[in-house]
Parts: sequence; C-alpha cells; structure tokens
Amino acid sequence: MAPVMSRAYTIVGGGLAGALLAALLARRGHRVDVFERRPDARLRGYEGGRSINLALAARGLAVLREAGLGDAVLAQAVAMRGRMVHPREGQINFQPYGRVDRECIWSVHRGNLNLLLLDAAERAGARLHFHQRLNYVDFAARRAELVNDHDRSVQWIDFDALIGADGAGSALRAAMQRHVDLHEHFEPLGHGYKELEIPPLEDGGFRIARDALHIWPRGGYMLIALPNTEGTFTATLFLAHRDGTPNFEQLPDAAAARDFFEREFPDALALMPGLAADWADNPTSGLATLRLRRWHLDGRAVLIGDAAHAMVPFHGQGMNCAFEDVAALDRLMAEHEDSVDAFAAFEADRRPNAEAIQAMALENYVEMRDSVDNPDWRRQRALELQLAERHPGRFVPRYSMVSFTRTPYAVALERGRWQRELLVEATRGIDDLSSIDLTALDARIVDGLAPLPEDWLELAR
Ligand code: FAD
Ligand code: E0Q
Repeated sequence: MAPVMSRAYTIVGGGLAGALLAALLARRGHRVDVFERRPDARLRGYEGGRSINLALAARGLAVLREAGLGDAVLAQAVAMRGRMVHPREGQINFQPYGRVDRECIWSVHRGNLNLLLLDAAERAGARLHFHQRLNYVDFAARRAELVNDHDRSVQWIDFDALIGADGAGSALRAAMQRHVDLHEHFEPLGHGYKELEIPPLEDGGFRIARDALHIWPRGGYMLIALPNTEGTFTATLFLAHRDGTPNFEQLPDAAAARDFFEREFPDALALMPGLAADWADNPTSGLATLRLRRWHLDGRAVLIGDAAHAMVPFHGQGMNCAFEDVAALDRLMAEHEDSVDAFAAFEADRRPNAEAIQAMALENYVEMRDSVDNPDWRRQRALELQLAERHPGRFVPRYSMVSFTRTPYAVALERGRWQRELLVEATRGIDDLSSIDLTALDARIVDGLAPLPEDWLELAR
C-alpha cells in the first residue's frame, strides 16, 4: 500500500491499542514511534508471570485478521462456547452463547497478545521505546517530556501528532485537559475486582470445563473464571468496595477471604488451593466508566481505547472496542490529508459507539450477577433463541450482535432495546413458551426490524 504522503506519528502507550495501531500505521509507510512506560516485557515477562486473560470477540478478531495476525492470535487462544453457571443452589448449567459452533468467544493471554502485537509493530517498521513515561506536553511548541522511571533520565521529543493509547489513567488526556475542556466525566462503579488462580490438575488437565466462561452469580456480586491454554483458569472476584454486604473491606485478610469463599463459593474454593497466597499478593483494583465529550485537541493530539472511554469489563468488550478504534483511526487518517479532519471524523464515528458499549457493559453486570439465575430472564432468553432461529440476520440477540457481529454498538443498543420490549411483553405472565403465538411475533419482527447488512454479519472469518 503506497502512502499518499508519509507522516510522523507519536503513540503514547504500547498496550493493546497502541501496539496494534503502530503496526497498521507503520505498514502504510508512516514513521511511527511508540513510547511505553513499562520495560520491554519481551525481555522480562509481564506482571511477575501472572496469567491474566481477556475475551476476544468477532469484532476484535476481525481487526486482528485485517492486520494479518488472526491466525497467530487464535493459535494461543481457548474457545469459550457459553457460560457455565454455578448457582448457589441447584445444578451447574451451561448456557451456550450462540446457535452454532463458530459463535464463540476466545480467551487470550493479555501478556502474550501484547508481545505479539509489539513484535508485529516492530516488524512493520515502528520504533519502540520502553521505560518512557509521558510526563508533560508543550502543545504550543509540539514538544513532549518523557521520563525514564528506571534510571530517572528525562528526554524531550518533537512531535507532529500525539496519539494517546495510554489507558484509563491517560497522562496525555490530563495534558490535553489543561488546554481544552474535554468535559471529563468519571463514574466509579463502587465495585472492584481481585484476580485469583485455578491451577491445573496434577496431570496438567483442566479442573472444570475448558470451553466455557465460568460464572458464579450471587446477586450483588460474582466470581468468574476464564481458561488459559496451559490448563489454568484466571478467576476474578467482582465485589463492592465498601457499600453493601458483603464487601472487600470486610475481607481484610486471607482468613476472612477463606471463610467468605467457604460460605459463598464452596465449589470454587475447592479449585483454589492457592487462595490465601493469591488474596494477599494480588491487589484489589477499582472499576469505572470514563466519558469525554472531546477526544482530540485539533490536529495535535487524539485519544483512543481506554484513554478515551474506559468502561466496566462486564461485556468483555474494552479491548474489542479499542481494536475497532484502531481500525477506524487508521482508515480515517488514510482518508484525510489533515489530522484535524481525521481526528474529528474519528471522534464523530466512534464516540456514540463507545458510549453505547459503556452502557451495555454496565447493564451486563446486573444481568451476569443476577439475571442469568432468574426464571423470567431465562424464559425471555429461550424465546429470544427461538426468534433468532426463525429470523437469522434480523432478530439477532443483543449479546450476539455485540459478540459475533460487527454491528456498530450504538445500533446493537437500539435494536436490543426494541427486541427486549418484545420479549418482556410476549413472556409476561406466561409459563409455557408453547402458548406464545409465534406467527404474530414474526409479523411484528419483519415489520419492525430491517435485516442487518451482510458485511456486519460476516463472522470474522
Ligand atoms: P491498555 O491496555 O491499558 O494499555 C495502555 C498502555 O499505556 C500500557 O502499556 C501502559 O503501561 C501504557 N502507559 C500508561 N501510562 C503511560 C504514560 N504516561 N506514558 C507511556 N505509556 C503509558 N476487554 C475485552 O475486550 N475483553 C475482556 O474480557 C476484558 N476483560 C477485562 C477484565 C478486567 C478486570 C479489566 C479491568 C478490563 C478488561 N477488559 C477486557 C478491558 C481491556 O483490558 C481494555 O479495554 C484494554 O486493555 C484497553 O487497551 P488500551 O491499549 O487502550 O489500554
Ligand atoms: C463475555 C466475555 C470480565 C468479563 C469478560 C467477559 C464477560 C463477562 C461476564 C466478564 C459476558 C457474558 N462476558 O458472559 O455475558 O461474554 O467477556 Cl465479567
């Protein structure tokens, strides 16, 4: 692909979005520099070797495929075909995510994925600079100050355009905010999370089904676990910090945590011989939604990924959304001569969609910790699957639009609302689904919902 004009881009943050964007821009022949605060994990490994994983869905995978990295990523991924629900009482039950086998999501190792993306960026010609933390920006002079927290050295660089892929606590965002009001709105969830490990069996096998996302819903809180290729699971407890009972404050040490697990998650406790050590070693982190009304400072700086729109993790879409941002910014920068126009078009394209997935992610917390266990919800879900069967490409469950299609999030939110109303109405006061007049519903659906365009439906193949 011959560039119209070769430009210079300075990316702050070599995380998931920054590394992938660097690979795409460098491939177009631009000069790309990435400044990453952390050391080069390709030398030392991530987070003291802790395995943290993420769910990759069709839309994220589609962007990786466009970058030529799809197969390499899938080679290190574990397919998750549904939720395995572990209720407080009663039978463990499996709820498939989709209708067919290829409707699955993928558990990927965050550290390994980041390494793969950094390698791809470097191969494409991007220059990576580690131990380089953005500390200050002089936007008038287009100069930025970078601090090496390892040897305390400081350097200044000149830039044409800064791209902030520096995550939820973005330093570039803070620097931009001093020049222009971004209308930052920070909404803490009030709940945090702690990561714990489920080790493999002695023979290396998985202790629980490997092809599922496991979830222990408990009403106001929940535990989840995602599989890793090496037989382990990374479990995450989501729980209120202080308000409500139980909460993290009431679990100050490993002994209290053990009692809590014995009461609330006895079957999970049996899978976690290292709970006490994990509890003490791993931090409790916070969760929040961050909304901005502006994502760019004319043509000098723009924010992508979590830096622009951090969200709560309950739809497993933060990275997927960040990868869509990367594809959009790459395309728009190729289409527009001027960075001002490219950044403005990027914000206009992506902000409504980011806000939609932020809203759906918040809703999914309630759905996950509560409703998956609830009879009304399960009846609606059963009808939803029937209607999806009768109207492929038209009545597509919201979860499926988000996870298995490239339907813009804002469209998924809107159509999802319409569909939910229909499901609630049709199942109200009804115990037996066979008493529902499906042909009447068919007519309403054909009338009320246009088929989704083919190119949104194409599963990232
Ligand atoms: P990051 O991945 O955070 O990368 C930011 C990078 O910038 C880092 O490398 C950081 O070191 C660097 N940096 C920070 N400050 C500076 C600075 N001043 N100077 C230079 N470099 C800097 N998403 C999914 O799609 N699926 C999931 O299943 C999922 N599960 C999640 C579970 C949890 C508990 C959480 C918290 C999030 C989850 N997410 C998930 C969301 C996902 O982690 C983020 O959306 C994604 O990492 C965003 O990518 P990013 O590149 O914008 O930011
Ligand atoms: C997914 C896949 C952290 C996290 C990631 C996820 C999901 C959940 C609950 C959580 C949602 C779901 N989900 O199962 O509906 O689909 O990524 Cl907590």
